[in-house]
Amino acid sequence: MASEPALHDAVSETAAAIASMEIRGASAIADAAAAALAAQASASEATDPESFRAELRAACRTLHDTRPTAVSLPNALRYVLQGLEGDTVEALRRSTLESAEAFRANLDRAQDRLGRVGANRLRDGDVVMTHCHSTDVLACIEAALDQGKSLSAVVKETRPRNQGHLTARRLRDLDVPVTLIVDNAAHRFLAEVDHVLVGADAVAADGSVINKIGTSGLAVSARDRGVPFMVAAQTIKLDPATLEGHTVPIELRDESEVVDEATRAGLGGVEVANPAFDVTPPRHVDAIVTEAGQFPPESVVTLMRELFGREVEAPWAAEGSG
Ligand code: RUB
Repeated sequence: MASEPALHDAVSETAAAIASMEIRGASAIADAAAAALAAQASASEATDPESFRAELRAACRTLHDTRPTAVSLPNALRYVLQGLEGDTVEALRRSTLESAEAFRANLDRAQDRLGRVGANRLRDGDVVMTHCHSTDVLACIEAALDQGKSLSAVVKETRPRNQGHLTARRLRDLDVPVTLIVDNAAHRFLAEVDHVLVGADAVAADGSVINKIGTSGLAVSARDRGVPFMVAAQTIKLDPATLEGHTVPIELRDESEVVDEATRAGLGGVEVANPAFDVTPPRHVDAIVTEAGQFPPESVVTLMRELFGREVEAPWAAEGSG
């Protein structure tokens, strides 16, 4: 079997940071992956075009195998690889750098645009509830503040990793009054909330939203309380493989995130489960807000076809792997 091409440190370091969640959240993961491919291209010592391409495919595989749920990661890798053009190493290097840079610039632009769309749904004085830490959600809140609206937030802590703390700190820095709550208090606090805002790691063709574990229960509670449930998701969160009947894999993480070692020992022979994401069916979602406008979840499939066609290939597969 042929050995894997040499990878630049930036690729292995980025892959390790994504796997350990030092880099986390679907947008940040996609951005870091594109930057790592650019670093690989810059530093490549390949002497022929095929070796250069093989290196980049290997870098993609390493990055791809870090976390399975956020579809922004394969969408980023596909975007950069599809931008490769040229018959020489130099031309390929240049096109990789341009493609990675274009992807990252689009990501920023898309988030700004999405933020303005999401902000239009919010009214002055609204109380919003958040789950996890989503930069797409924060873009909506920031844009609403820029529009001169005043908002306050009820922030779910989001066990087991407490990403809610990141959201609380960011909102505090924006001078948004924050009440941090334990996840179990969500239903009670929804009585005082005008809007639930969550992000997405993937959106399926039927409009189902895959996001941090606890999102689906929150959506059921919001429906029960009559609170609108909005998903902020750039179009790189749309999963084209779901057009072809695939489902989104749900990452199962280590039990050590749920219980510490001593507690675990005391619990003895019980199973500890730690799924990182769940699936919220479209019937519990009021709107999916993207940079291309807001959509009822059931019509997101049209946007997905328009943007991705039937493009679900993995162009990073090793040569000869089929
Ligand atoms: C993060 C998470 C976020 C989405 C969207 O999970 O579920 O809601 O990734 O984030 P984790 P963004 O912390 O396990 O990565 O809007 O920033 O892309």
